[in-house]
Amino acid sequence: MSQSIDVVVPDMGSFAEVGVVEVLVKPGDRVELDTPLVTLETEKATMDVPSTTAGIVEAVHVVAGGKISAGGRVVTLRVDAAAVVEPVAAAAPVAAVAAAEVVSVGVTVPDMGSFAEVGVVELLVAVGDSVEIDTPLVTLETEKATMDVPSTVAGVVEQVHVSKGGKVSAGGLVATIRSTVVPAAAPVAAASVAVAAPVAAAVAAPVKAAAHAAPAALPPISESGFSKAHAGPSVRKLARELGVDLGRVKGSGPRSRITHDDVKAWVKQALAGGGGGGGAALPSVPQVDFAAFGAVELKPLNRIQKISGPRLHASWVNLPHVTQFDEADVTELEATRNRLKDAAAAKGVKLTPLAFIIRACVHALQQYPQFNASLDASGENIVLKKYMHIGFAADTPNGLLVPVIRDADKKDIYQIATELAELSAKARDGKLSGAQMQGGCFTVSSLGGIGGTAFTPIINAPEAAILGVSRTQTKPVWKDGTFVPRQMLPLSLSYDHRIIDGAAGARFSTALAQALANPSMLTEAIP
Ligand code: CAO
Repeated sequence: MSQSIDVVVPDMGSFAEVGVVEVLVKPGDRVELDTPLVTLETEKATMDVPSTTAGIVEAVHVVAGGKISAGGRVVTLRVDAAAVVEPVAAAAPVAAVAAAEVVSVGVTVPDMGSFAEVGVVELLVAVGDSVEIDTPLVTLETEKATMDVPSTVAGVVEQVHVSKGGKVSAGGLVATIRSTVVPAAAPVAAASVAVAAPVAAAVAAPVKAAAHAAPAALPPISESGFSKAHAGPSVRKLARELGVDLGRVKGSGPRSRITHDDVKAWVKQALAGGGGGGGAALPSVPQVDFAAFGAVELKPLNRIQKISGPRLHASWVNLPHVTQFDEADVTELEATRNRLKDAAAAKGVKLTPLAFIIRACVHALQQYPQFNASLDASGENIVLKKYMHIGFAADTPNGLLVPVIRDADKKDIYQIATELAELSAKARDGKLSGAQMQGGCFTVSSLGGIGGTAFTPIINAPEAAILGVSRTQTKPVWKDGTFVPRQMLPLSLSYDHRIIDGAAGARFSTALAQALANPSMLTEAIP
């Protein structure tokens, strides 16, 4: 025997009416318990209304673009009587879905199939951190795969219940999030609740994606873009399953909201090499079972690598790089630096070559403003910057960071050297703020303290150029009819060929070399 059950819109707190942004099912569809039926949107949150039972959709009572109030019917389901354990209670979890109040939500470890326990390899958040829906909280590792457990709600981390190196089991509490935003499909009957089911739903996808690997032709998911994308939980789940980076998908829904169809269309276009995926048509690297050739160890990328990797990749595939090599005669500069460095050290300033190099970059950027520029979003205009914030690559135990020296053109070598030391120390200690890494116009990557003769630095897009510096070497240089020993600094200037042509590249590196050969240009006081 079967019977019909209505799934209704829950009490939505202060919202009398909410918009229906997407209808996810149609009559005849088979749904399971928790299958999202429609996506609703208030000014504060988007939420999916999940099915309260398994069954067949008999009728859909809402349309995309329409409005609906609490108690309004969403769909009617035809269900087996045996499957309806408590028909009246069926509306309860739904009713709780949209309760917009401050709640503490526990995020738990999902069912992990055959694994009773898994290791915690990385904590990605700390108490006090703000998180969005889908912000990864911890990275877990089984023998077969690594997976992030994402937050199911937006809010602030109240407590982290696991520690790096520890073990967790399915159902174990990962973190408690203090949320003012409605948790999707999360029962909020009590002030503090664990939401195993939605987490399981959210996590099942990344596990699958990790185990089977996202389609090789799709670009990797950038977590920061993914978490900021304007999309509901079920769209996020679909995107995870398909390995789609939501940050790259253009939304066709209200206020550019990303719909299921947008995700599917993006995948089709990407796989067809249509360009929608930006680099999606790149040939893939062969998958190799390394363990077949000997012992291996799986080490997940750390957080900085996960962020910087996709950015470097995006720059490499999107910007036509040209690298101009040159050498600067820094014999006089080194003599000057050696003369000044002890007095500077007495004042607590370490006068390394990099401070002079940044000053020389200021001179060259002033002469060639197209190097202090970016293409705008349309790709049709060059944005010339009237400020000069210079970034420098810092090698830290956790990976590459690029702190930025603001208004480098208004600072002398002592101020630049002081900031270099302060920002490098902060970078190494993991204490750089986001603002200290933003707004850069041009980057210097100095490997001079380590070694090498030249390299091809990747532009810190959307900047137009980056200067790579290698180790100074004493070389025989032909001068006035004889070879003389000179200290030569190797320069590797990569630039975006869409903005800068080859002649300008050579002129810029020549100007740079001239400034470095004339220390009086670099040691002048800045008014
Ligand atoms: N030639 C020869 N020696 C050099 C040099 C050069 N071009 N540049 C620096 N040195 C020397 C310095 O004088 C210093 O020597 P002393 O200790 O004897 O005085 C030593 O190398 C180390 O310098 P430093 O590293 O303390 O200071 P710095 O200002 O040169 O660099 C920083 C600071 C943060 C840029 C550097 O520590 C760093 O992290 N470099 C790596 C950047 C990087 O990873 N780039 C690659 C990015 S792309 O993956």
